[in-house]
Amino acid sequence: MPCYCMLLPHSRQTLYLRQRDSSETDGDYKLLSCALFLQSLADDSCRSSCCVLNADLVLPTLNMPYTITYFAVRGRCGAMKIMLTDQDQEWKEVEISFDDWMKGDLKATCVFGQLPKFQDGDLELVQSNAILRHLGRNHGAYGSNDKEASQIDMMNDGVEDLRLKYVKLIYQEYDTGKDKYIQELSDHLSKFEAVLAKNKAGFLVGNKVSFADYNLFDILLNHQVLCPTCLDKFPALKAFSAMMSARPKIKAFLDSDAWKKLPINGNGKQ
Ligand code: GTB
Repeated sequence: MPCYCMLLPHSRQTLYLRQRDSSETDGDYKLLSCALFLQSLADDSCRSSCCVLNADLVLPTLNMPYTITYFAVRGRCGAMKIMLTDQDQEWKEVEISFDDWMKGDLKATCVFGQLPKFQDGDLELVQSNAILRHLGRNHGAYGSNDKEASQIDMMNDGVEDLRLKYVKLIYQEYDTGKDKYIQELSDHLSKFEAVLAKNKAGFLVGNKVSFADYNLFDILLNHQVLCPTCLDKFPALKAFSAMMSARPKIKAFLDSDAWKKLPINGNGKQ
């Protein structure tokens, strides 16, 4: 029997279209009706972003949530989890103990021998910033046009520069370098302050939240633990942090055990 899928890539919905089979439940049949209904309503731009595929190729990934494979820390997955939560997405977590990681089997399968690993159906990604960009594309959090997308890339690279300094402090220099790090932190934060102060919408770029905003928010959370007064001189950063924390899904997530149980870093320093 012919069987087809209609993929709505931006909403990650997959609707399948086929004739009803006597073994199918009412639920299956409703999906078919729903798909046909949506198809009849869809405007041209929606239809052009859909494709019809042989369902046998797609059904194995139907409704499969995203999967994050990582250590039991916030680390490089904090921003993506905050983003997924705010975008109302579910994900599956595979937590790896450092002992299991040291056995090397999983490491050997990761393109750069590191975690996190992220799966979206049959797409497997590593590199936390590539994962954030992928989610930005999937969920409309990559600006409103190409110019904004480029500016968001630029801001995210600025966040990555700060994260790299933070990771170096935590894993290599914590005991000897913390005071100097905190003294120099204002210089880096002042650059974000200047950008945010210019945008009345409160985001880094444009008038809607982007993956770079989630990434900045996450690294600011870490810094507020490292140095609780670090935002005091920066009203726009403080307002940004308060605005992101108050987004209802983020607020609930930051209050949840799933978030609170995880240490920020892998060596107990914070
Ligand atoms: N550029 C990469 C990215 O952005 O994803 C960097 C990824 C990275 O540094 N991954 C670290 C890793 O896989 C984990 S984050 N390290 C293992 C290895 O290289 O073999 C830092 C970290 C280290 C250790 C723990 N831990 O023990 O729980 C947690 C997090």
